[in-house]
Amino acid sequence: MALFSAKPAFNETLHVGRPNIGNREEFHRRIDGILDRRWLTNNGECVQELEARLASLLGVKHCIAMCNATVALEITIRALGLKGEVIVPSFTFVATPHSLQWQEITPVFCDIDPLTHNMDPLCVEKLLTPRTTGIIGVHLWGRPCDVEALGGIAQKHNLKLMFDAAHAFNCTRGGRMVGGFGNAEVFSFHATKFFNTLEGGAVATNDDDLAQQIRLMKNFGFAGYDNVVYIGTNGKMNEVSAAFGLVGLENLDQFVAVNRANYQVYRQGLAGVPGISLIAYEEGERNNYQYIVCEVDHASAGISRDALMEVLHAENVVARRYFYPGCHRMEPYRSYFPHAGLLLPHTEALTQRVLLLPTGTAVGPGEIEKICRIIKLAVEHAPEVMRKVTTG
Ligand code: T4K
Repeated sequence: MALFSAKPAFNETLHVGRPNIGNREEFHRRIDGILDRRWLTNNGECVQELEARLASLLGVKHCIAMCNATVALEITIRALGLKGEVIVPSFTFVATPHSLQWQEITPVFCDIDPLTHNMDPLCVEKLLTPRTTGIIGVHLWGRPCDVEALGGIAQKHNLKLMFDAAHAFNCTRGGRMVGGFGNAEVFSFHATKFFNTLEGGAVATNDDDLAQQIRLMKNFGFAGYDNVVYIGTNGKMNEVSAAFGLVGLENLDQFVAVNRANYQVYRQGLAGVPGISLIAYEEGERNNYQYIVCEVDHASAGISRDALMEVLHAENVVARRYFYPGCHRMEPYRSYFPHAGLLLPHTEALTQRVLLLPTGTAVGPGEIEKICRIIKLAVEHAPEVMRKVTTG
């Protein structure tokens, strides 16, 4: 093992989140079209085509392309009129609570179900106050939240319900595509997502008025030349991003097939390794398999998640501790709510267990088998690894 000064298993670094890239010739052809038209942004032809294709794929009335998911979240939150307090999980990328705090809305952190890693509806109910105006569920790793239970709570208490669906593009719950749940759902098409537009995102909704308002807000509030009717910002997607997305859509099934095959290789390679498990994806549903989420149980594996990460990093495998240490332990939240962790026992435990492993079209089965062998070896030699990691 490289941790003990051997040569690293990989000469080139393997990353979580290497972008999938569609057909290059097709992308070049589309770029030529953009240059010929001299229309580079502001609701161009490619953006309109992408929005139509996405709405049809997701089965929603409206899909609004955006410059990224963070701005899309901010705009959707504002368009829904959220204020006061909004309930969100802490076990998510920090963009979820930031999109609230950015507009001085208080994110109230909710614990998760340790099996699904998603917001626990029972915990949501306990956090409701007269200041609560909404709930933002996060479909973590692409596995949809309990949308029915959350929908019930929202309806009962007259709250808005939206979803951070950054991970859940091309996923279903009960056979229904993510995109149509709640008042609105927000996708990320960042470079590291299995379907990307370089930077980008989108809001999906079936609400005509909300869609109209979001369209105004993402374009400074312009309702025509010289006519501003609303406070807005700049959330527009540019034409090159949209073109990249249109090409990626043609290759979507191939990306999913590669992710799925990679996931199976990991499953086989790690089967029976004590204390090491991968989260499961429901076979009856559509999944994108874009995250290989490994849980390390220190007691049974003999090594900690952090020790395993050090082992892998030494081999040039940049495994990632998403979403350590939990948003409630990041600023400004840890200063605002220093005791939040007391209400988040499952989040606190999970942030010590989870490690993400490389997948996507940049990684092949041979490399994955090698990663699995390294993990196995690390667990077999747990005492030596722990000694090395703790004493150096
Ligand atoms: N909500 C949730 C639940 C999210 O997960 C995210 C984003 C958002 C909202 C907000 O979406 P956006 O506003 O970004 O559209 C990355 C991504 O930057 C972030 O988009 C993503 N979630 C998060 C889970 O992962 P970092 O800080 O880990 O990124 P970074 O730069 O370390 O990249 C990850 C790995 O990918 C690196 O090891 C190298 C590799 N990589 C990255 C890029 C950009 C490449 O190989 N090529 C590349 O071009 O956050």
